[in-house]
Amino acid sequence: MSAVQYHTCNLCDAMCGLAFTVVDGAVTTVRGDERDVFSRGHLCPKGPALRELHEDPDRLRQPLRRTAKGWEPVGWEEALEEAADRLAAIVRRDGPDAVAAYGGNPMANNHGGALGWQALLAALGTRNRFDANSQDSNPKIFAAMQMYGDGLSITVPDIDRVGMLVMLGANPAASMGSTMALGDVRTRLRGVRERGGRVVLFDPRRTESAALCDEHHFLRPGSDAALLLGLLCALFETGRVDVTALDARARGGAALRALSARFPPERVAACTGVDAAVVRRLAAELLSTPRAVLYARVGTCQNEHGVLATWLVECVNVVTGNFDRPGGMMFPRPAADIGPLARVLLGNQWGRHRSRVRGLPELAGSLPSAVMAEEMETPGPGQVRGFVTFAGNPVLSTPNGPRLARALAKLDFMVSIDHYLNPTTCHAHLVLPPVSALERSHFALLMHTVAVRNTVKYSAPVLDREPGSLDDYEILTELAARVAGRRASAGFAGRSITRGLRAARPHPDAIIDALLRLGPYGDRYVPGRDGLTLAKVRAAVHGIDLGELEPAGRAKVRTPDGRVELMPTVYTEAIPHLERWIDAPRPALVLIGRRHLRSLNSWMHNVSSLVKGRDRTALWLHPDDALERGVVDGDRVRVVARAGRVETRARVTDEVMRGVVSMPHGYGQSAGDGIERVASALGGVNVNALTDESVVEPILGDSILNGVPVAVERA
Ligand SMILES: Nc1nc2c(c(=O)[nH]1)N[C@H]1C(S)=C(S)[C@@H](COP(=O)(O)OP(=O)(O)OC[C@H]3O[C@@H](n4cnc5c(=O)[nH]c(N)nc54)[C@H](O)[C@@H]3O)O[C@H]1N2
Ligand SMILES: Nc1nc2c(c(=O)[nH]1)N[C@H]1C(S)=C(S)[C@@H](COP(=O)(O)OP(=O)(O)OC[C@H]3O[C@@H](n4cnc5c(=O)[nH]c(N)nc54)[C@H](O)[C@@H]3O)O[C@H]1N2
Ligand code: SF4
Ligand SMILES: [Mo]
Repeated sequence: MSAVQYHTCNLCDAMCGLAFTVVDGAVTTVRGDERDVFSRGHLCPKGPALRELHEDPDRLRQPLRRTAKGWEPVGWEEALEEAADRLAAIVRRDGPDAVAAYGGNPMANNHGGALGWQALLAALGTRNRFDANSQDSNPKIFAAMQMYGDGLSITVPDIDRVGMLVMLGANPAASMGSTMALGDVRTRLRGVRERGGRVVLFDPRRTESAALCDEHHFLRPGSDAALLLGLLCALFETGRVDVTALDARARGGAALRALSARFPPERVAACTGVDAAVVRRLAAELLSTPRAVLYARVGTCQNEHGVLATWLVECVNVVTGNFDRPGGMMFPRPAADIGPLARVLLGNQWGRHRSRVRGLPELAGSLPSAVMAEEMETPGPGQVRGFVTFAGNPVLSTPNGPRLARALAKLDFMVSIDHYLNPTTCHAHLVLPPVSALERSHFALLMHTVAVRNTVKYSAPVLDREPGSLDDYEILTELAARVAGRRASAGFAGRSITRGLRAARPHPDAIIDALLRLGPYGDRYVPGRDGLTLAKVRAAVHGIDLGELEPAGRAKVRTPDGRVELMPTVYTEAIPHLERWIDAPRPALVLIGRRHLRSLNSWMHNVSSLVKGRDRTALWLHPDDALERGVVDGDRVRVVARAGRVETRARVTDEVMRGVVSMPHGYGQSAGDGIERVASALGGVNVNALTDESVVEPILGDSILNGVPVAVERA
């Protein structure tokens, strides 16, 4: 029996439509779906690897328990009971905050997992919640909250209509776009240029994306905020900013102008490494080019001034008038709108509580990951003694991962919901593996909120599940029901509560159906009214096109008077810190990260077809920096930072700017138990042994992953 199953790739934001040929219950071929309304046939090498991930013999297929003699398989019922017993026991003994929970990046593309995770967090009741956002998008979420009144009012470039695109700290040619779900980056960037538009990039590395741009400028790590203040100053100094239109649209224009006037491009040039003339020319071009936007991503977020920089990017787009209008930065209108749900579950606030030891603030319910280890190590009431991880690998993804690993080894109990034993999950007492991505339905609940075009698609599972297996939603809600029952009452009463909660839980697809029907294109449950339902969406296997982005107005700018807030005090109060940094002496070498098209964070390194070829883990450094240290290409080098040191191989290249070294994250798998056999054989080291958990971004406490001072010497 051969059949073609259409699905959507869940690996990154690009939402590529894939066509799987399935013969006798096994995938034989994977190709891009040309009829997919969003991706139009595009795919990258990782998409077809979904099949290898599914077939990977190292992928766990049943729960494991750690014993003195090593890992042993255990039945689902026993595993879930034990996990619930031990988590509930810690909560009863030490209070809910004594169990911490970390949910990782793949959750963002797993609607059942994301919904189930919320259920488990609610059952645990802990305020020690962590996720990848403090390594990633917090600055963007915070800017949306502060300026537009809602953390989910995320702006994306209307890329198919922009006339000029200035990118900072993004490498879409490798990442395939982030908080800019677009699919087929190359065609879309080329499209800008073919329409006569221009693409400009600021990045400390001349990346794959630089090759797709008209201009690339080296920018010193961490200096985006300074550059942007200079750019704003230059914009206002042209005298061509439409001040009347700005005041109608936003509050604080005059104050922003006064602030930026203190940072002319000439003043910040020494710290950014960008010539003032370039900044002044770009300012003029941004105002003379119709539909000119700034787009920034993780390179701009993950540094000491990333929160300020991200705010200033939004400011520039509002000041130039390229905000919430075609060809500018716009707000998608997803068919299943999670906005109302998120406002209830996560809230639109920050700083409602703080971490116990260092006092860092929560944002939308989560604390900065940089405090995880200290919360586990520091004795006293509220000390974390239990830990749950779901789809995450914080030992490889958060600053000073080795310290976290040491803290994990001393916990009373840890349980991980994951497909693999990795350097994080190997510390768990129980590992609970869900079915593979091909064995579950897919709906890109989050990605449509950052997509450059409004579309909707639902994918049924490609393959039947193994009998007796559970998906993430089932594991998480089972655990939630059992923990909630035990917390409510011991014995029979508790078990009744568990049974009641289990019976009441909706199927995640039913939640999608409700969101679709209540959403902006939905039938709102009115019989006969022509609108979207899950059944309709499901019948359109290539997806449904809902049209280009449209101005959102007050649906997305949710401030009291509908105007954008340009000058929230939380930002302006942090300016003195930035100012001191601008004038301070620079470290000789700073570290930045590096993503590669064939790799995905920490967890695709076990797929042979993706990791073959040249070593991608080397430390890149500039020829002049190499010469000064007597390092030649291929040498073993020692990289030393405050938090730790690693040894790796050097690659000497002028693709990185002087004073900057680059290493990818997500390697160092052999620090685990070697269960991911291909990944462990790869070598590579954990770059987050160098990043520092003790120094964080000053407003939100976000991790500083780029611009970390290091020394490099021959090993
Ligand atoms: N193939 C692949 N795709 C991915 C991922 C992956 O690991 N592999 N990860 C996914 C995830 S989780 C995310 S969040 C996205 C990220 O998506 P992007 O943000 O597009 O990805 P990066 O490649 O990290 O791009 C960041 C760029 O910022 C530069 N940079 C570093 N420091 C600074 C700085 O201080 N200022 C400026 N202006 N630039 C700086 C880096 O050199 C790098 O080129 O990618 C997603 N897609
Ligand atoms: N130095 C440095 N550090 C970084 C970054 C950087 O640029 N530089 N980038 C940061 C960013 S942007 C991010 S998003 C984080 C990512 O970091 P994390 O979110 O902590 O981890 P990942 O590396 O994405 O690992 C995901 C884990 O989830 C598992 N998994 C995959 N799919 C599923 C699933 O469907 N269900 C379950 N239960 N498990 C699944 C995988 O096996 C893997 O173990 O890393 C951050 N860390
Ligand atoms: S670009 Fe992203 S969504 Fe598309 S195939 Fe590659 S990993 Fe999957
Ligand atoms: Mo990320």
